[in-house]
Formats: sequence, C-alpha cells, structure tokens
Amino acid sequence: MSRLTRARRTAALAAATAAAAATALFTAPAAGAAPQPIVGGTTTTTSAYPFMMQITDSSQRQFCGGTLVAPTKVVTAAHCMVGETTSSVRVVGGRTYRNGTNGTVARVSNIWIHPDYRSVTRGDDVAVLTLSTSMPYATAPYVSSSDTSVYAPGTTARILGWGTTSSGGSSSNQLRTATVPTVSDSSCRNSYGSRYISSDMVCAGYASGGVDTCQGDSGGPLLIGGRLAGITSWGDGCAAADSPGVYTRLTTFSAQVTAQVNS
Ligand code: 4AZ
Repeated sequence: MSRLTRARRTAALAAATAAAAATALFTAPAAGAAPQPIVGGTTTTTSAYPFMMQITDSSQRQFCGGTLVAPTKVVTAAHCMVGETTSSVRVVGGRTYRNGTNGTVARVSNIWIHPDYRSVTRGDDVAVLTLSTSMPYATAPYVSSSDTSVYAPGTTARILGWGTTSSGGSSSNQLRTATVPTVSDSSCRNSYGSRYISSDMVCAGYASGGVDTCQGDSGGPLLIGGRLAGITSWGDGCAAADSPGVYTRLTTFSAQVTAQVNS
C-alpha cells in the first residue's frame, strides 16, 4: 500500500511516517508558521457550514466527516463505514468542536455503502446514512450527473473537516476549512498512475502542496460553487507536493445518492 493514506482512527500508521517525512521535506509552510489543520486551513464553525456533520462512534468520538443533504440523509465515504453497523455510529450536527457536547446527535437506521466498493483506490467510495431522527440544520445541495463541468481544472473547491493538521499529526479540535484548485485528470494520473480512476475520482490541491485534507477529514465535503461535488477519500500523505487529495467524483454517483435520499 506504500504511502497511501486513507481515513479513520488507526489507519495511516507506517504510511503516515513516510508521508510525514515527505510532507516535511516538500511542503515548507511560511517560515515560522505552525502546521494548520486540514493542513493549510483556517478555523470555521458549523454555523457557517450547518450541513457539516461529525461521524462518530457510539461514544461520540469523531472519526470521519459527512454532509447533510436531506434532514435524515448524510453523504459520507464508503471507507468510513467499513466494519460499522447502525448501532456503532452516530451523526452529530451543530458541533464545531470535536470535544463539544452541544448540537444534535442522531442515531443511524440504515447504512448504504456503494455495492461495488472494495477499496479507496478502486473507486465507488460513497455511502449514504439514514438518520433515525431529523437534523434541524440547513442541507447542502449536491451536483447532478450532468454537472461534470464543475470539475474543470483550476476551479476553486472548498474542503472542511476535523482531520489532522499534518500527516501523522493530531486532529483539530475546531472545524477547519481551506480552498484548493481542482486538478486535471492527466495531472492526477501523473501523480497516482492506475490508482487514479477518472470516472470515480477527482483530484484537488496545489502542485506545491501545503493545503490538503488529511486523516480524519475523510467522508467530508468537497464543495464547488456551494454544492457538494466530492467526498474526501484518499491521497499519498497530506499536502505533499505533486500528491493532491483525491475525492469521490460525485457526479458519477449522484443518481444513486438521490435514490438513497428518496428511499
Ligand atoms: C485520511 O486518512 C486522508 N491528503 C484523507 C485525505 C487525504 C489523505 C488521507 C488526502 O482520511
């Protein structure tokens, strides 16, 4: 699996060590700047992004992000749900801080994982959670299958999450956000070879690195033009040069998501 990193808890490990070294070597932040979460972001709140959900374990420990697209429907990554059950996870809205106790906690009555999902580098990294109770927060619109032009290379996209501030680092207590440009398929293919499946994935990030999603951001949104257009999925390390973040290409899956939202 080399330097691939993907979501959650105990993932990363050895991969993160190598990736962290690479990040340290290749992504020099401004002199004296502290590592910033999401890597290269700024703090924000769930008031600013009310659809931003924490996916937590039954003790409300956040391990992934999700996006509220209907009062009882949350889009997240399939890889966040591997090994989970409806009783092992919770969705928490309106909670800016990982260590907060405020907001709204919902149980999950159904977990739909894309039936073809096998691993992050084989695509299909999308899941839809059905909540047992409604979230009293504004939902995010999401792209439809015909909206493929949103991924035009260089388009500004917004990322959000409570993930680590660097490869192998610590999670952020406060929600963070940053913007990154989308990357062309050919450039992303140059970075990742056959692991990049252009039908199912889209890359975003700067060639020089420095701004990226990282461990714990998985499942969270990539927003383009204020709409959910991607799901944080994987990458080689975090914020390293020429290793952009890889996101689920939601236009490919929006019809399946809609089927779940309406189910
Ligand atoms: C993760 O482990 C993860 N730099 C998320 C995004 C990226 C790498 C790892 C992309 O959740």
